[in-house]
Amino acid sequence: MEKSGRVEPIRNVEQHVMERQRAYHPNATGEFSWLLSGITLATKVIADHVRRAGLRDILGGTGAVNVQGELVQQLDVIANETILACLGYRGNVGIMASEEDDEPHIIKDFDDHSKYIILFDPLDGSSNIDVNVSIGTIFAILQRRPEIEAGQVMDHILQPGFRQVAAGYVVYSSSTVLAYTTGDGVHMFTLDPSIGAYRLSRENVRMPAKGDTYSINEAYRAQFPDGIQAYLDWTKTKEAGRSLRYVGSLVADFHRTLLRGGVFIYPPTKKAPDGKLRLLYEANPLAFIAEQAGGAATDGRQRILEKTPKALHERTPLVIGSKADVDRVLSFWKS
Ligand code: AHM
Ligand code: MG
Repeated sequence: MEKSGRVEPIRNVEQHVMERQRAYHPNATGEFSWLLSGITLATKVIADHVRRAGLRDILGGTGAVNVQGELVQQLDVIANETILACLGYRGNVGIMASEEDDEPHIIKDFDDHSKYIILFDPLDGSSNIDVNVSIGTIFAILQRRPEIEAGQVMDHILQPGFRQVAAGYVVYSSSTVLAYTTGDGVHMFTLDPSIGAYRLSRENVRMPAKGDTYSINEAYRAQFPDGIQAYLDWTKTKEAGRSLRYVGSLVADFHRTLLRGGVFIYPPTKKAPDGKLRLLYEANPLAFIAEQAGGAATDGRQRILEKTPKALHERTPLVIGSKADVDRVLSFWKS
């Protein structure tokens, strides 16, 4: 766009998506950017709640336990309802499924216009809500499979991660940052609170090929597979020269790993033999972003994006980050 000389053009998420679609998918209908604008709207509302949480009476638990067996925080519920409300009325969403809900929501019977499936973790890192530590929202977008009958809801949802048409996350932190990919790179935006728009801050983000941090809840060490324990021993050697960083919010730990390099690991434990993190709305979207930025993601046996999900709330071990660091973990953890 031509500059007027005084006012810089503002590139917000919606404009960015439209520009890239025009360049790479000239037949696109604009439906996708309309969908994404539902996500940006919802996450702006959530960011506002997060920022004012101590001023409004919305901190603390609801007293309920979710399908994952975890305590539900009031902000979890608000975030969940906000996303459902903002996206449910877009008209092009058929199914939505959330970490917080047992069953998927059938928003609209599939037709030519309601082709999208949204899977999301409305507020990741909930245990950090009350103590002002970074939390986030993660989302994955799939399309209905035309070869499958509309009523087979779970078959539409249980698609391997390589079929995601888009994925992203928002981290609510010192600033609110949104990252998304549609399979042509990873792009990052910062919420400008003065105008209420996500402004482009980094285009085509690349994850460093290697980093010097590892990120894992080392308190569970005795429960980890031997190979992970051997890797942890190596990190303490002079040759390794590694540092440990662990926020305990996946989005925040991933965001740092994406920008600085290194590796995030949530291995199987004796208590959680399949790992803790959820495949469909935590591991898959972040794996898509990691790969698009030049990184890697595995469960120790196979690429996360190639796993065939069997259940909506399925868990998976996760090793994600810079390619060299993921390979290093695997060289110790030959499962
Ligand atoms: P949540 O989605 O209920 O918040 O749980 C997932 C969180 C991740 O953000 C984080 O990586 C992990 O749980 C931390 O688990 P732990 O406390 O076992 O280290
Ligand atoms: Mg989560």
